Amino acid sequence: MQIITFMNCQKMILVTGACGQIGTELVKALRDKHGNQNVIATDIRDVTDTSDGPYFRLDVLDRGELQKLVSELNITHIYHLAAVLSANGEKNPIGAWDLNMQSLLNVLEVARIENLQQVFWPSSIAVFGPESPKELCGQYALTEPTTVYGISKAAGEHWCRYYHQQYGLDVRSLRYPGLISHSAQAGGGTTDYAVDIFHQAVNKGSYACYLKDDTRLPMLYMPDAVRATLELMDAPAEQLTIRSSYNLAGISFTPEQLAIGINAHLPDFTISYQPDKRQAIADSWPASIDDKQAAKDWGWAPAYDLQDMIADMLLHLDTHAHENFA
Ligand code: AKB
Repeated sequence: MQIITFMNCQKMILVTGACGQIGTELVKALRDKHGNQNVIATDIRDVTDTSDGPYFRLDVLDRGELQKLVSELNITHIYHLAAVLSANGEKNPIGAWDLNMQSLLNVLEVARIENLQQVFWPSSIAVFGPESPKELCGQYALTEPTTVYGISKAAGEHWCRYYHQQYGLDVRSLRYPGLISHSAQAGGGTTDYAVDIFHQAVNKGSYACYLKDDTRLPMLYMPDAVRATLELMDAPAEQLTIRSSYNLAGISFTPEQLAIGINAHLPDFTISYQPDKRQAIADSWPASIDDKQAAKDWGWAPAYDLQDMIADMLLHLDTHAHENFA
């Protein structure tokens, strides 16, 4: 592995899973904030274009490699995003557990040993299960997940709190809802339809949805998700009362409501419904989330409602389409 040395900076940030849906956008935002050279993107893929900033191929299951990179690059902060999501996790439960849990333990251990300043790790609304309240599911509601992804996120939350309590590690976490973005595809989750639908609407004019028309789920537009992450990480430690993971809410809607909203911009767009195995996962999750603890502790408030999000997604996808044909 080629190591370059970065000098004289307060924060040196390493992001795992940097090529994924959140990573793609979070790395950009972190680089805008902290400078391109101070944010090290890593992922399991080989990436050749490093014009935007440093990139290393890293298998985060290899703790030795992770520790070497952290130590040699003087890393102070890790954003650990690499994970298998809910739908893909059910195809290979043991593999998903191994990746999601062992990678988190590797990051927490390296952060403890190397005395890192902060760690960010995303949890998910998938920690909730059929026994949790459907509406305005609270911060301390019962977490009895039915997916291996949800089980790994629930266990991960306990580990984060443990490392904070036992070792004083400043690890912070958000329970992301389904995330919607125009610049990166979702990857193997149950909420992916809310991203796919836009691409199909723009490119094909129709979409076959794998969830039923009335399946209401909590979602969040990526600019809000990125801002929430940066705001949580900037919040004074003494204001944080949750060291497992904060509930985070944005917009709750059904596939039918989303399709109607898209129709207002693309009148010829049509949707059909062909529920598959992902329906059971969606049915096990809350329809809406109560995030008042995040609002109270660090001032969280989402900016995008359903109409704003749809308009912004279509504007960007239209621009991408024109760029591609230019
Ligand atoms: C998924 O659908 O698995 C994710 C999530 C809600 O965490 N988007």
